[in-house]
Amino acid sequence: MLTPSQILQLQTAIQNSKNPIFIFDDDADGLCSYLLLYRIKREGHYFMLKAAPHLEAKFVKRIQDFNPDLIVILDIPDVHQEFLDAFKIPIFWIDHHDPQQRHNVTYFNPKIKQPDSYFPTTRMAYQVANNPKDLWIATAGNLADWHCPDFIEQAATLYPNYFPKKKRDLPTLVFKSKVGKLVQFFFFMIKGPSSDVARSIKLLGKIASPDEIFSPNSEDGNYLFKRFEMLNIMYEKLLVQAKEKATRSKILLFEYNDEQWSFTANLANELTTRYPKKVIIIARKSQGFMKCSLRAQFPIEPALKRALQGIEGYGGGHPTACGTVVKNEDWDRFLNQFKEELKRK
Ligand SMILES: [Mn+2]
Repeated sequence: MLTPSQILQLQTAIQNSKNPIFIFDDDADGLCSYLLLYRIKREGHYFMLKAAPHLEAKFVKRIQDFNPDLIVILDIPDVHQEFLDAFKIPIFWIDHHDPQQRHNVTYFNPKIKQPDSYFPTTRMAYQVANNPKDLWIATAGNLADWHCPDFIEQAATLYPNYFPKKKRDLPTLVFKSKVGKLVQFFFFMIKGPSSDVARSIKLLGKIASPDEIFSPNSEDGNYLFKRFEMLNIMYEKLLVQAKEKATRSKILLFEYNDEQWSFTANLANELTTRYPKKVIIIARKSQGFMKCSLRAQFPIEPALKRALQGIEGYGGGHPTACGTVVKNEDWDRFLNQFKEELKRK
């Protein structure tokens, strides 16, 4: 969490800025962090960093073109020093991945002081925004990063229709309740053609409540709800197909074919809560590679690292949640090696 002086520093910077740019990670935590901070003044621009954990020097020009007077970087694990050095304006960076050493930036990361703490970027963005009218966005962003925020009871009071009556554990909230639909909604809005994504993010800058989306009576609400429904149908279809792959095997492997739409991480997250004893592998065939999300309720990263030896591909992440990309030609060999490595533990 941010300290009172960090909160004040960021609030003051945003209040004093006429043209801030918010750079965020392309997931629901990144998007919700951005929305909370943007909605303080509703001024400036955003840049969503797609499928790249590194904010590199090659993005400097894109950002300079917005002519910003303030840069706020949200939920991005790694920002290169060359990127930071290219600007002469204040830069703030709020993150909750492994702490980095950089200069020319005001860097807030709760893991610096408390390595075992876990607060999604949205939780900290809400400390800065501190607007109860946006509590629905704050709630969704935290749940999306698998964190039950301390204000969950307040959210349940404000939006009773979105919460189950009693059970408030994470799997129930995220996968079996209406607030979970809201979480999916924020994940889905950043998928698909970039013009659709841009329109969705723009509308989310002004939408006042989740009911405007889920019981729409405006053109804006309608657009968002239709898009959510379309994506949700695609997702649910894949989920059914993936569940059919559950056998007595330790591994639940589901492969699908899609160049444009990626649901791998969402499917893997949902399936690991339903099959806690299995290793979940969701693999999407795209451009000659298998792009995968791996999940389990026990460590799998060491086995993955060993299985990648001698394979054209790369991968890693967290002990129980990894991503990997493997060349099509090496896929079967990789799978066999991974199965063997899992047995070895
Ligand atoms: Mn995050």
